[in-house]
Amino acid sequence: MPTLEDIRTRLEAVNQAHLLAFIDTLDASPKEQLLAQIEAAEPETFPSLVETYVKNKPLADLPAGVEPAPYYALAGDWDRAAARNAGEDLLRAGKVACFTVAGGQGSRLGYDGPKGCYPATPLSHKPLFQVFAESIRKASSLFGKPIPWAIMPSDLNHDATVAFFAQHKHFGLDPADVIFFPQGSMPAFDRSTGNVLLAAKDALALTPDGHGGSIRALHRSGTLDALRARGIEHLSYFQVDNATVKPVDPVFLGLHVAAADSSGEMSSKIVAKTDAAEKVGLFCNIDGRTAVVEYSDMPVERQQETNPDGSLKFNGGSIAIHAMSLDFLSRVATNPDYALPFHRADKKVPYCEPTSGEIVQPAEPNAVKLEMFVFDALPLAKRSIVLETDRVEEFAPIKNAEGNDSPATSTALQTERAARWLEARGVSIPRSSDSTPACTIEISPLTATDPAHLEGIDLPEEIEAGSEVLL
Ligand code: UD2
Repeated sequence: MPTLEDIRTRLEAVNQAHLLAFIDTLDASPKEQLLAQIEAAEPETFPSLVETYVKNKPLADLPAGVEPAPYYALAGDWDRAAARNAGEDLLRAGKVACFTVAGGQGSRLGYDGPKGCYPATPLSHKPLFQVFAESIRKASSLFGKPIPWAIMPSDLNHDATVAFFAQHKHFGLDPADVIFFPQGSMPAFDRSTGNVLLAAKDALALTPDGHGGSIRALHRSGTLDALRARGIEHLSYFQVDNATVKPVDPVFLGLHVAAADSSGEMSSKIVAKTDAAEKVGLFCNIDGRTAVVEYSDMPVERQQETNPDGSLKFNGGSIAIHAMSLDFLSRVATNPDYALPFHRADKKVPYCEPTSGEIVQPAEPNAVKLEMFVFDALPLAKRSIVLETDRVEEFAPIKNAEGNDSPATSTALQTERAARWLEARGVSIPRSSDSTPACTIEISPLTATDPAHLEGIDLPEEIEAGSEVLL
């Protein structure tokens, strides 16, 4: 632990000595806490962060040569069976772990708790974490190997997340296979001066460092080493908000490791966008590298460009699902040449005024928050493949309280997917005039995570309109 004098000298060198304004008034323990926070925030990095992101705002100008990224199309002529075999081999060899980023605050949903605890399924109202846990259990029993699951909450929801799993006996998973590790944080900077803000006399104003922070957090927490020691070579990455994600997808994992044009370092899934204005990241090819351009960074006119047949040119929408090798993640986490950039967000951050000690609640955005995005690692991979998938099969996110990507749209998609799976097995499904199912269906991941798993299961011949069916 560095001494007060050491920290003071280092802060003075970067013009941030105001962080010690109250140090002489603090008791031993808060004093230590503050010094530890300052040390962890790496004061030596402040000047370049302020110069790059606070005094200036990096331009999100697209290079002239940006094109849509090529992808393995849903109905494309490629060897799906070979990919599935390669993925199944990987799973039978026990080389895959799942990884969920769960550090977000879920403020748009207005839910007071970790988003993974949100009741997501149409009938039994299983929380998102349970849905993922049961899918992982199913895959683990199919392939005969434990599939460890790393989960990254942030300081804001870590304890509540861990307690939720304990309370629910880890949803039937072996607790040794569920690894929690905390997300890192970044200091918030005063927007006009570049001074790091104090949240209190004894604390920095810290905010989660974005899902891209997961890569350094995997490394710093020792999780990469722990997984490697268990023989894991690849992670299946997904967000906490997607109720129909396939946490373990042999076809995707197989393409990632075995496709001739894949480096096996980092791969992604897309869905076709609903329309030009859909708010998803766009898969692009920039100077021969795969990259995601966030919708807010892509000019509207470019998002509206069409192909000669009228289809959208930039049609590949990110559903934030990736496969990543541990070797690649280690390289990104430790090699400064592979450091991810930050994205700036101007926010209202309450702060402790360093002369008076008063807590100020700003009425306007006063601070710069810095976040990393995991997809910024894609161009760092030697080559990176993209797989198109079907929205109904794999993308039913819960982000907003109402409207798009809400609990209502997610449960409707979950029922539609279940209806399709049953129809594929010959079950007659009542449908309304707009062709949506006129019933509610939920299929537990323990029953099936793929329509093929419904084979041999006693199914009704038809489902009555208005009924609720839980399988
Ligand atoms: C994300 C993508 C968007 C699109 C969409 C698909 C970004 C910037 N945008 O939008 O392009 O693909 O997803 O669903 O990613 N999280 C953390 N720590 C943090 C911040 C977020 O763990 O500091 C997690 C969060 O818990 C969630 C995920 O990252 O699982 C996505 O976060 P979001 O809600 O900020 O991203 P969103 O929905 O705006």
